[in-house]
Amino acid sequence: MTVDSSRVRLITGDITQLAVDAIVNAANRSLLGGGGVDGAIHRAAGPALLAECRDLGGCETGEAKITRGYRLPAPYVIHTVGPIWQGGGMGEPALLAACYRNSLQLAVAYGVRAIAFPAISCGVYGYPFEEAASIAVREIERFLADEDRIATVYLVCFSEDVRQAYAQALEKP
Ligand code: AR6
Repeated sequence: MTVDSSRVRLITGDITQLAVDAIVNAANRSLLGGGGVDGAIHRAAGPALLAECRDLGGCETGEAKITRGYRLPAPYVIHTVGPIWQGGGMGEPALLAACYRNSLQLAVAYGVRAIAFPAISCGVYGYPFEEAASIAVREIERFLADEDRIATVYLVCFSEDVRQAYAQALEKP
């Protein structure tokens, strides 16, 4: 199983500015907005995003739901709910892995070819960067190995620590 490394790319910056087909939101179970990347996405997309989210009835941890992007350059937002880090013994790794898989599956269903992920759970939810990065990279590479309809996955780093954790995870064989 090898994935052309150019299909998984690290970029530093604000995910709301990216003109990809879909950006992923690290949301909470209400899907009604919050701080961090969620707040930034809602601010940039405008109030119509919240209106569409109200009709979704929330989202379970590890699951994903899709909306339009409204004022964002990206036509779609995939909202997923990462686990809150509680020490690692509460199913957090499997739930975080499910966020990546379910988001990618939804992307394929909507014809998304370029998708950008923030570091799900690595902010307010407290997931250790290195562990989260290795799960993200593993799940994305596994998915891409069997699915060529997704051309490029961008891993968006908002801090140097997160960037280093991803770089390390991408180097591992
Ligand atoms: N672009 C890219 N990455 C960002 C941006 C941005 N504009 N802003 C923050 N990040 P967090 P979580 C990074 O806290 O840990 C919200 O209140 C940030 O530096 O946004 O999954 C939700 O409503 C970090 O690396 O998400 C939930 O209640 C990563 O995005 C809760 O936070 C994720 O940090 C979810 O917590």
